[in-house]
Amino acid sequence: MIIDKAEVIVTSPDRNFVTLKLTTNEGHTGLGDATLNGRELAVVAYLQDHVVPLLIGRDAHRVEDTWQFLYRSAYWRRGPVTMAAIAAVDMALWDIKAKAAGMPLYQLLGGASRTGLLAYGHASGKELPELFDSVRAHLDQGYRAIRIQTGVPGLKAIYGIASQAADTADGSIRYDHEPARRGAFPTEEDWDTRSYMRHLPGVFEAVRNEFGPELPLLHDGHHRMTPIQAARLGKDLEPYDLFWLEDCTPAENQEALRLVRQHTTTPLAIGEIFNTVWDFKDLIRDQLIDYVRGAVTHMGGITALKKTIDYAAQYQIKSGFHGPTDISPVGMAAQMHLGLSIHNFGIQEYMQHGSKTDQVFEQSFTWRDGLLHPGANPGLGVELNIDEAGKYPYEQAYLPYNRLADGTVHDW
Ligand code: GCO
Ligand code: MG
Repeated sequence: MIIDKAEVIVTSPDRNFVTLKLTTNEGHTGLGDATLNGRELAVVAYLQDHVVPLLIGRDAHRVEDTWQFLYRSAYWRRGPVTMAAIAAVDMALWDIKAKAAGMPLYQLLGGASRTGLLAYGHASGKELPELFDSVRAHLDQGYRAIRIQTGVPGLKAIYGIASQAADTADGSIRYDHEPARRGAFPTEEDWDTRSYMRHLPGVFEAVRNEFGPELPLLHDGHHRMTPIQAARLGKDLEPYDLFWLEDCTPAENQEALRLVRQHTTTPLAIGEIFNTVWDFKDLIRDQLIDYVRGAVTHMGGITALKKTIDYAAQYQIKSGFHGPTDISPVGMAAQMHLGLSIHNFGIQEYMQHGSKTDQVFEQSFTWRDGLLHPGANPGLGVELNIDEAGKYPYEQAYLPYNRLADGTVHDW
């Protein structure tokens, strides 16, 4: 089974997506997600100029060998652009292999370890009433775990807050947390860690009072605190029994988590911007985190994320794969197959794509009673409708950035 065609498809239904499509001489096709929010075209160039020419003529069955070849022969290792490109090839090859075997991919990864994947949705509101409505709307949609993000008094624009009303005119689901804005320059948001830390515990207290002790609640700190601030927030949130506190520090400095860990029993999740097992190694080995937030799309594909999560299993650390809308339906499907098969599955982030995206990417997954399942179609279970994709050309979009009150740029 030889790869004889490799195409890079850029499409922007609701938002930008980069997809690699491989075709073999036997007519099997495979899809891989290479979307890197705000830096999409860098991955397109990496794939088109440096990877596609190397793929033509290769044995499509050699998934591991192709991964090692692309990783090691580049010499320049790691980094989001390189690893998103390798991820796309890896996913597409697994898709092809599973289609050739006539099985949904999870069967090749060891078979199902559970009936479905617990998924969390994203409730948000500037003020409590709006936040409560959003929690209720998510409960109505069947979510059994919910992330809570809230406005902070004195701050105008803040990460994770829905910017529009819940339903769009055409009935499609909107991307209410999609932070990347179309346009030629990133938008500016404001930030004040002390105000945020003063405000957040009261919000969780109110949510617990309203919705009771059972509902698993999550929160994303989005890399903004120093280690000692994060330690303090983790302690302050302990009474509200969070499922996890995510990205409490930037964590390029892995020692930061050691300090946080010494002070709080609030479970910690990190890694949506990590690219390889090396970013996780110390955090896993020293048991400084509880959940691995890597995404197949940014961690070099199924091959690499499986190795990372299997390593984490030895330390009772579970998966919490990154699943915002900037992970395409192809990337989401790949991590659903992985999540279904591993033993140490924790939770899957699930934001829901818009209706245009769902027309471009025809998907087999199901979402029932708060559980995701990748479906029974052979391969990943996603096909790309090229005519639909062609309707939506790339549009420049950037993630925002933060400034403090005195004008200093801060982690976003
Ligand atoms: C999450 C993430 C996202 C990121 C986004 C950036 O937990 O889902 O933090 O909201 O901000 O993926 O592209
Ligand atoms: Mg996050």
